Amino acid sequence: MYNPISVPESSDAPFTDYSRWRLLSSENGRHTWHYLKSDKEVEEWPQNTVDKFWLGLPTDLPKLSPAKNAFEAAKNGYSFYKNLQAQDGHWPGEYGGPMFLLPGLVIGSYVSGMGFKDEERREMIRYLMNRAHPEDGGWGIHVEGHSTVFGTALNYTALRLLGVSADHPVCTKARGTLHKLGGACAIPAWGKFWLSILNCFLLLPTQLPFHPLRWWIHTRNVYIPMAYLYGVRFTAPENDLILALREELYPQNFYSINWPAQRNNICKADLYAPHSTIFDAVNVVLSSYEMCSLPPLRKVALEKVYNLIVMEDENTGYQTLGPVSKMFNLIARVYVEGRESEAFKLHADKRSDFMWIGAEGMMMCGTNGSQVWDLSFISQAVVETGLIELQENQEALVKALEWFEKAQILENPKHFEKAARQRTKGAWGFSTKEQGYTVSDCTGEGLKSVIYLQSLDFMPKLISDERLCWAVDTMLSLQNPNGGFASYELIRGPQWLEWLNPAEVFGDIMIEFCYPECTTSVITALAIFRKHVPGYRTKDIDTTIRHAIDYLHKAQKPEGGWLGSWGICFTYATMFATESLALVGENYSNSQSSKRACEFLIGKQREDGGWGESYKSCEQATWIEHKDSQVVQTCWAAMALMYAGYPHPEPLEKAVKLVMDRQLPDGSWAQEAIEGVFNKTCAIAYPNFKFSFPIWMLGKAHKYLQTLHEKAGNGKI
Ligand code: LAN
Repeated sequence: MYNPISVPESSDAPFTDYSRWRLLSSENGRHTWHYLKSDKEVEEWPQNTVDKFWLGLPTDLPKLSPAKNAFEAAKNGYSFYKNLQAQDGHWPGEYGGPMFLLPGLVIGSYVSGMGFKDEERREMIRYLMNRAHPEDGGWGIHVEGHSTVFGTALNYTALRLLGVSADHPVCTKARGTLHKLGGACAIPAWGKFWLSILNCFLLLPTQLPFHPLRWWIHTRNVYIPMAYLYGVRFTAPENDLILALREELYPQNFYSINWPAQRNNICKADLYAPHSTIFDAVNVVLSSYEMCSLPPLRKVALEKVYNLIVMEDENTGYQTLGPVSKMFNLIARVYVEGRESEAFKLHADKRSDFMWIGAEGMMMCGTNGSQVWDLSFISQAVVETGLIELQENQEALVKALEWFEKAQILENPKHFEKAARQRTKGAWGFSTKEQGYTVSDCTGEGLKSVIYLQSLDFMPKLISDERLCWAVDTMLSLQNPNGGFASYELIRGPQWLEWLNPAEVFGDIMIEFCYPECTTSVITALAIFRKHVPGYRTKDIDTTIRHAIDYLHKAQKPEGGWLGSWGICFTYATMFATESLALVGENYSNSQSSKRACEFLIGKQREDGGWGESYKSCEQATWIEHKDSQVVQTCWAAMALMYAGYPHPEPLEKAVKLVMDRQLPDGSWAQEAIEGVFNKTCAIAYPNFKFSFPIWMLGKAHKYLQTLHEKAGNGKI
């Protein structure tokens, strides 16, 4: 369907004219990239620093006077970072990392008949070329991972669908690696599904919606449209390209493959969560049922499932919860309603919210942005460090508050109980109001930021106390019986559902779990709210906090740290947990828990003063050193020590020195290793963290160290 495209052999050559790309921040906090074709448009809409920075072009921002202390370094950092704020008040950012999302975008669009602009195709190709493993030419599950069948077969397919010829050197090399890994037969279940959709894999997995409403929301929202597409046996019509892919993806003859035997054939390089025996047994039962399914029952089930898909689209302004469900929902809607439908148009419009052009080319992001999340850290950092007292920093934060005001969700979803949704009234989500999902910790960080900002004399009061109370009601509705908080909803299913995890490449995905990170954001927000609006649900808040602290104590690992689930890894979660403990007065000098946390971190500090953990810590649930110390993790560890009231200045001084030494003359920091993670195995980028956390840590450390030295001078420590 897409015409063949001729692209350079190397990604060093320009694929488009980078001076023509613009990021548009429009209504509802959306951000989308546009390529200006005419010189007139270029003249009317000049490229700004935000565009240049994210495209990897020189920003030409001035060199700043070298910082003489930590506060000055924070100030320089913010002087730079201020330039990356979008017109509408938020800090946009790339949200790449996973390498299984772009193929979904491409395959889903291809089978739905949704085209791409030429420049988008070129930039996606460039991205895939840049991200191919330098040695073997394959791709992994995320940008830093080793080559797997999942990554290689899907991204190879994406390149071919985008129009690259099979004998382009990038394809030849990747195909060699794919065949060495055993070929696409051994691809994990989600890959089998995508290839089946494309009619390049004859066996579809047999997962049916089995208590789906109890599953973790991302898993459920992926399997709902998958179940539909399987139920209707959706496959794309054969064409020459698809026939060619059948030859290229498999080392053996495609037509001689025993498809049922491939169900449990997963390449070792891909496998993280092997099927349980129970899962395999369920699969056998379900596939027998598939041979004699009852048509009337199937019809009712399909109608029910389709209705869930439509409700999800409508609840989220066609953003949907995430990038995988986005493309599956699109295919299902097009299958039923056709290419001329309103659903097709709305899906096409919102598809661009996930497409981001970065220095390496165009990618499919993990969500439609990380707007609330990034904005809340920098807002709190600027207030807490005192940078807000400088007049030149105030206007940017007025805009930030205006953005938060527009981003708060004021109602429950249009389809609420019927779509099995958690309440949303008063919440903040991770990205935009339109996407419309409550996230426990985003509501917490959003609420804290608003309270901090609105407490400043010069700030307009844009959000009423009543609206803050709605946020509190939502957070209070999210505490689980063990005291902890999960991500989007209460835990709905039993832990043994994990035995039915069909995905092979991810861990802990079947139900919600409690997380130290989410728990902390909620209870610190509640504590700050309690001071700000005394008298509102005081008893509920007290009990919630106490109970959450019990959960945190239990979640502490024997070594003293907490295991992170959304950032890498122990440094991240330990920063959150020590903040919670500080809230109830637990610190190094009076709490065993806090002291153990500090000793754990001190034990991991390197000679150079930094901390560095690999994403593998999250996979293996044990500390694994990164080869280099990392600025962002050093900041998390240093912040943890400060929350815990660590009394000795030297480790902090060394951390501050490392972060200052790595600051560039314009006040920025270079990108280092990837910062985030999800579902145990997949790393995801938070490139804005390299600004918000150093600024925050340096400003905080400046005050903290001053106090320590004063106390020492007074003989108090
Ligand atoms: C995110 C990103 C943000 C993250 C935090 C707010 C940091 C976290 O504290 C709670 C969980 C949450 C909201 C989260 C959940 C899983 C997401 C949405 C992601 C890591 C971004 C991408 C990921 C999503 C599941 C990717 C699509 C892949 C599937 C396996 C469906």
